[in-house]
Amino acid sequence: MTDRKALIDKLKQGNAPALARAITLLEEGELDIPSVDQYIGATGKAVRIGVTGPPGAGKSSLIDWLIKHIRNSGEMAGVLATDPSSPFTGGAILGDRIRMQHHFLDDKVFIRSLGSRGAQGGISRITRDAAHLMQAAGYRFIILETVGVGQTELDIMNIADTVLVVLVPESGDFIQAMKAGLMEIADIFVVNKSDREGSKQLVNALKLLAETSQPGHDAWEIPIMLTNGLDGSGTSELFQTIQKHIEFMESHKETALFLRKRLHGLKQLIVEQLSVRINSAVNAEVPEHYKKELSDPSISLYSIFNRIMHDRDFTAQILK
Ligand SMILES: Nc1nc2c(ncn2[C@@H]2O[C@H](COP(=O)(O)OP(=O)(O)OP(=O)(O)O)[C@@H](O)[C@H]2O)c(=O)[nH]1
Ligand SMILES: [Mg+2]
Repeated sequence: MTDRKALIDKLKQGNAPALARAITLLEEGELDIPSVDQYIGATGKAVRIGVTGPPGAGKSSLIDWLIKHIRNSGEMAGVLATDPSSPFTGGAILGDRIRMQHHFLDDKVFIRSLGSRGAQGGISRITRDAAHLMQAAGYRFIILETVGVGQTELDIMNIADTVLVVLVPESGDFIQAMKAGLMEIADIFVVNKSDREGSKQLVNALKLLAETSQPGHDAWEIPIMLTNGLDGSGTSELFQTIQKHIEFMESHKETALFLRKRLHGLKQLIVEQLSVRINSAVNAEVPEHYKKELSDPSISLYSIFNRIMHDRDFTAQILK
């Protein structure tokens, strides 16, 4: 475990190769954050910005601009890009590198594409844990990019404090498929490709959608921003709006929205960690101890299950 401690100490000093190595260990299922939490200790504050939307909407291009604004504000920026459809390598990853190459030589910018090489809990867990390590390494802004709207992407967006849903005039099908789900995950709508025909109409349509389906009173009203990922227009306003959302969340810590995000994360952590322990308890306790019952077909699996649930050795393994 001392090598883990050394690695985390290095990473906490902002050492990028140590951070990269630790993230690789996460991907390989070789690093478990709860068990090294005491080495990580208190981390500085960080904001997780989720960026999602249909393929090719301009997410990476916008992130490139956001990095520029973050760096101008004097903070370090980190990006974690996930494309579950191509977990190891793939077009999107190469594309992301090219799109964000403006920051290639800036050692205060850390860009990483994530894949899952069999770690339990999959890519959303790796993303969450990698973001935590980046936070420990001093990154104040951590951007999470995902493509599409599957359960994995939603899980990743649930990790984020501020979620941008990037849409373009051609996103009709995407909006249809998401409907209420869009309102649920979005904190800010971004209509990108403002140079394209139909972008203003999309802004108006989204305004209508936001007005008719929002709860009102002191809830956050979803802003709709118009941007251009090629020349950057609208992106500094977008960065200001992100900062407004962060301030809103910080001043409404007791409201349902803030607590819902935190509670979601905590529930996920409990379920995920317990299922790892249950798995190892099942493997350690069940085969030997219940061999006799299992080989007797007249004993139902339900009755064996009920006995296991009252087996102190078994439950002790899970809770130890
Ligand atoms: N016309 C126009 N093209 C844009 C704009 N923003 C980005 N693009 C182009 O759209 C294409 C896709 O941009 P990306 O930034 O890679 O989009 P993405 O959403 O990250 O794509 P995936 O990660 O593959 O889903 C690229 O060719 C960009 O140059 C824009 O505002 N206007
Ligand atoms: Mg991209």
